Amino acid sequence: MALISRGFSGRPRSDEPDLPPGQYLTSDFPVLSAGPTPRVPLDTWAFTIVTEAGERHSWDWKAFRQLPAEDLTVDLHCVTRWSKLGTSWRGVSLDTLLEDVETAAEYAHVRSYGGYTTNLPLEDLLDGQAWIAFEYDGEDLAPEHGGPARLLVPHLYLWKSAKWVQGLILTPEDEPGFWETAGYHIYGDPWREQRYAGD
Ligand SMILES: Nc1nc2c(c(=O)[nH]1)N[C@H]1C(S)=C(S)[C@@H](COP(=O)(O)O)O[C@H]1N2
Ligand SMILES: [Mo]
Repeated sequence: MALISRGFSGRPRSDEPDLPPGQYLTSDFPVLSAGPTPRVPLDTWAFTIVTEAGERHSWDWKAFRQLPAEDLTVDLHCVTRWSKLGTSWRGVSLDTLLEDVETAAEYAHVRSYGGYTTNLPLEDLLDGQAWIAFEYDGEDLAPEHGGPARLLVPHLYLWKSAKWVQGLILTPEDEPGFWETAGYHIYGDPWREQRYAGD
């Protein structure tokens, strides 16, 4: 009698606990950009947070790179159904950037060099859930993946992780960005399969 214990056969892919519904695993790193890759010289780069009261908090590249940074390993989930697990980044936590920002706004509108926008609740940027990442896999973040720096919000579909990020506008209302206006979900939780408006 052959007794085969599942414990010895490894974890079947379909049961991959880190894979949200409707996603498949990929080991390469696809590039998804709605337009051309903007080239942002570091001597003109800045990251700016504007509050609902019009207060501006801005960091040029030098000031940004002097902020405490951390290494993180996260899973990426694109709404086009690929997921990439265990990716390594280095970035500045949004907790650090928002530390001295006084606001009662509940939402953030994210703007990128090149014109891309997206939106999310401000609380999704806090408590160790989001970073402005400037290294991927130990190297400077490549321009096609959003270098010099991109937003990284791995618990939401990857369209929320704005490449070439330029800043945040804090707003009382949730204002749909580029893909949200085109019919994608206003929030985009991959675990609840919130791909399109109405999901
Ligand atoms: N500025 C900008 N950010 C963007 C996009 C874009 O077109 N422009 N595409 C989004 C989408 S749909 C995805 S899936 C990811 C892709 O990131 P990658 O090209 O590094 O894989 O970037 C997101 N951030
Ligand atoms: Mo995407």
